[in-house]
Amino acid sequence: MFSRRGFLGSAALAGASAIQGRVQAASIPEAPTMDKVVMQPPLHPISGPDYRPVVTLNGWSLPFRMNGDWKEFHLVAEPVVREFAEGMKVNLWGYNGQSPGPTIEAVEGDKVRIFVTNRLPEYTTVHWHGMIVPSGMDGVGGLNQPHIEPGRTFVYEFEMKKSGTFMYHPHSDEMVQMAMGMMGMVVVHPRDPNFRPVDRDFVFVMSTYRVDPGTYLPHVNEMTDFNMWTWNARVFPGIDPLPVRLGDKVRVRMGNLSMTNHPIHLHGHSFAVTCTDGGWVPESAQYPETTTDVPVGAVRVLDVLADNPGDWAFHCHKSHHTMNAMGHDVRNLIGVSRKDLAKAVGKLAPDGMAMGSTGMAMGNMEMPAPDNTLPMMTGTGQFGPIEMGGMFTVMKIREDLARDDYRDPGPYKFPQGTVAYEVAAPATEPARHKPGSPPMKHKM
Ligand SMILES: [Cu+2]
Repeated sequence: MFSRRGFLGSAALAGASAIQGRVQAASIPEAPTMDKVVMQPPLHPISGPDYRPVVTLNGWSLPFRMNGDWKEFHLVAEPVVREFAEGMKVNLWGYNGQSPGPTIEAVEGDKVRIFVTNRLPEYTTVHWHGMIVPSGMDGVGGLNQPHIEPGRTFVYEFEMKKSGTFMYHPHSDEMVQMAMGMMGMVVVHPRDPNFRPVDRDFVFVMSTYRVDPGTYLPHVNEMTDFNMWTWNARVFPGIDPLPVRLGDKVRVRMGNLSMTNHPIHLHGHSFAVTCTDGGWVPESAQYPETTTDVPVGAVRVLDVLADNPGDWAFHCHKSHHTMNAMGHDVRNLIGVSRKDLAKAVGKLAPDGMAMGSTGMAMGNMEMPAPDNTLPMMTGTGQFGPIEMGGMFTVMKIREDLARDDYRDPGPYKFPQGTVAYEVAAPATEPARHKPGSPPMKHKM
């Protein structure tokens, strides 16, 4: 869970003098940190208006303290190690022990004071994407404020003017710092708890990395050729499932701080986009969807009534974004006999692997991999290999979940006779209708 740590080293104290006396160093709140990579329980409000807190996939919400009528948070920008999935750890930059940073939750009308301490080797800032803040709090280094030098602490103070879903990220050496994983989400709950309430509320941010197999550091100059497609810096099978009680109204808030768009698709349901980083979509402007594109630098929030029990895939529909790093460079050999090829390749590269002549299904294939990478297609379900990676997880809709229970309920128990099944058929070519011959007769 949370571990508290004193951060008030001499460097931080020196940095605190940059606050122009409005806040004294002694009154800087503790900076909680997180060492877990699984979804932490929702952080229920301890005072003020009630709201249903969000849960962050493979993440957490940042605890705050009240100081008079100010809600005070403390972010520490720092190097972190993030496990993308079991078997692969990456050196990133993030906040409070994790990348992405913790979700910041507040209520419409709240006055917030967000302390940012820089423990990176270079300067940084924080920009509050989508939020209506005074210009001097907007966080564009050089334009709105001086950059926050290493060891220094700055304070952002503003009112949460509107409810909705927003993001935070640096606006300081932005290409490098975002490519290193510096980002997080901000959820501002409506002051009126009856405004579009839901039973479950999930949030995640999408980011992409190029981390060559066997290495530990993203290529920060990469613009297009990414190989790790992540939700909250996790890839399938490392992304938390979304456990949902049958009949729940469910909200999923999705931010995109990667360098390409992601069409996100939910199986078994239709949903409506109810909110963007610009605000709430009026009901008259909503329409049913099963996939919604989340553009670069944008937030899309979907509301869905979970009325169909089962295990439902929830994923980016760009098929290359549901894959991991290793094995992308193989050639297309569909239809090519590989009898001799395999031998030839084997002589040249004993660890080499050619794409199969019937396709790429490799659920049952074992292949040697360097340390610290993940196979392109992986994961196992109750019926066999799932062959996914990257931006893929499962919404698990069950009848018997308790209200605040976000634990993985395990695989769905399909009712008898509801799973696609094989029929006994002769192993010959199926009977086919020949062009030009009389129409097929349908038996009634
Ligand atoms: Cu995608």
